[in-house]
Amino acid sequence: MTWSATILTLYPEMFPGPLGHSLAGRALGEGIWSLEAVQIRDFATDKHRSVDDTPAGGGAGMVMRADVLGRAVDDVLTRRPDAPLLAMTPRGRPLTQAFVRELAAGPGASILCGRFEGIDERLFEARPIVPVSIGDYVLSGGEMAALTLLDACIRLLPGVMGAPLSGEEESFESGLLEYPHYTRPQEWEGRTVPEELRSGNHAKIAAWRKARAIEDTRLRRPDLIARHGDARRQSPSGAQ
Ligand code: 6GU
Repeated sequence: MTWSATILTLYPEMFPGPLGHSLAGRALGEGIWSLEAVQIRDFATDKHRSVDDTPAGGGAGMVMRADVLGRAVDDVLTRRPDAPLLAMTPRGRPLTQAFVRELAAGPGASILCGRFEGIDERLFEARPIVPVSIGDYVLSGGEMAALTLLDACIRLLPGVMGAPLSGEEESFESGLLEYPHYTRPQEWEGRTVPEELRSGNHAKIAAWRKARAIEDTRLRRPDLIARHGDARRQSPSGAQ
């Protein structure tokens, strides 16, 4: 079955954008996933086709109208009742590899892309929408965030990646950063590929990679070490 994405946006021409290239682009051509970009403005009803208005209470910028978005969302919920409806917003819940795996295992996703200062909060109260953020920084709109989420899902679809990594090996699947990589030449600018990786001893290689994954995670992402430790303490096997 085709994994289907429906995007609600004021900029449908931004899709598939980079996802029309490389791995995702080939998979799109092969029908492994499909994309529909819907123009939110088509659900505006006034003669100026307005989708936003000034913020209640005052302040900078404009807010996307609940009435216009409500009609756009109802259209996608009717046509794609099976797919979860997400809204890209820096106020959303943080995107994780676990959530990406859940989405990739489903039938697809409908994604509302916010623009301007935000979306009228009543939309989230009145419709089953999951707000999602891709990190602690502010983008000018949800479109780049939606492309990021889609890329993370698409690479997990069956037939997209040549040799899929096992769950344990990949970054974040184990709760750690992935180990560092090396290739030829064996010496470059006086630096050699670590001896362990040239040993041909698979147990030694695995042990070195595990140690480096832990060491690098400790240095770069101490927040992950804290969570990894908690998860291991919760299950006797140490698996997550
Ligand atoms: Cl999902 N949208 C916007 N506009 N900014 C973001 C974001 C999303 N995630 C992080 N920053």
